[in-house]
Amino acid sequence: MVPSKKVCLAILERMLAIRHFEGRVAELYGAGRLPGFVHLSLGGEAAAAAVCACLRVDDHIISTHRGHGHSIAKGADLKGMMAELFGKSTGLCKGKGGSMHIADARVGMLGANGIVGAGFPIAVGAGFSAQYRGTDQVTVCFFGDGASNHSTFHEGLNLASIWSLPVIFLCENNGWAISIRQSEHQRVENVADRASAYGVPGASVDGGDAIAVYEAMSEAVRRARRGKGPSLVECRIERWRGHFEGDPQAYRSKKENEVWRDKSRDPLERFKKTLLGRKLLTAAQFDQMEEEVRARIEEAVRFAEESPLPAAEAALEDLYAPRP
Ligand SMILES: Cc1ncc(C[n+]2csc(CCOP(=O)(O)OP(=O)(O)O)c2C)c(N)n1
Repeated sequence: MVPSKKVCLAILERMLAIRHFEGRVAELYGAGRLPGFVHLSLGGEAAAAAVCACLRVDDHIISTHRGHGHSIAKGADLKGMMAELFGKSTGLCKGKGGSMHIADARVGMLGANGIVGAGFPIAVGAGFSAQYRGTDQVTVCFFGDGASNHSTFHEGLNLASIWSLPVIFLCENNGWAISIRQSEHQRVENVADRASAYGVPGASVDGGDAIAVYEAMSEAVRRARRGKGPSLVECRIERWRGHFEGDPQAYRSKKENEVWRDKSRDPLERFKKTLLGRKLLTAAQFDQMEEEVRARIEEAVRFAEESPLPAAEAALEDLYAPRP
């Protein structure tokens, strides 16, 4: 399905939010202002935003260690996200999750996850729950090419297939698993080819093309909502930054490290150009949207900076086990 003008502008706005949120996070992390590890999703904005544009607020997503973009795309609160990255008590997870474990259940974002492959069983569980409760909610499980070698991927796809669960397995194939090229860790070129082993439809699309992602994804969502079962959608994207912030990336060539310099491959520039060309957007509207997004992010940074750190006693709150 071709996205309407309203949907296109919503996708663009989320892409801008991801771009500027992460750009700011890169600066803050580089200046030593954020604790922990940070993995950015710059280069993957179109995939995250277009996938989530096909979902309802009550649909679920499960993310990876590279989850800021997915969370923003699903509508997570920017102030709460920024405060979470700062480890502050006003963060979405009260500062206990940090960059790799952000969750925002209010918008169906069930959680990022630092354990590669750990999202599949959670997604299958969420899909089973929706089916059992008789809702038409859909679950999207984001993962990388590296994670598709994990046993949980195969078990998850198999279970979702035999039970016809409303789960979409969404591979963001950036060609790398830390420092290992995709061709060195798997023989298939398209992760989507693995779908046929489980009797599930698979599609591989240019993840830098927001409209192509939206079209493939809306088809998968339609199937899932009608009870026709899971799909595997692969978005081929580029990883602009190192595996994590601070990664010297000695394993990539200079050209690969600077892929972001090529504007013709920038998903945001590409989408902007498409929308301008189709007269769905003017340059002035774009500038205004960008300015508003930047202002919201600065407000989020201020909120995070001014928020208090969690009290030491809070470490014992929100635990499943009873206190001793
Ligand atoms: C179970 C497990 N094994 C190994 C790691 C270390 N690790 C972190 S990210 C990563 C690579 C993941 O690659 P991919 O799934 O392609 O995601 P990308 O980082 O490219 O987005 C590995 C091996 C981990 N966190 N968890």
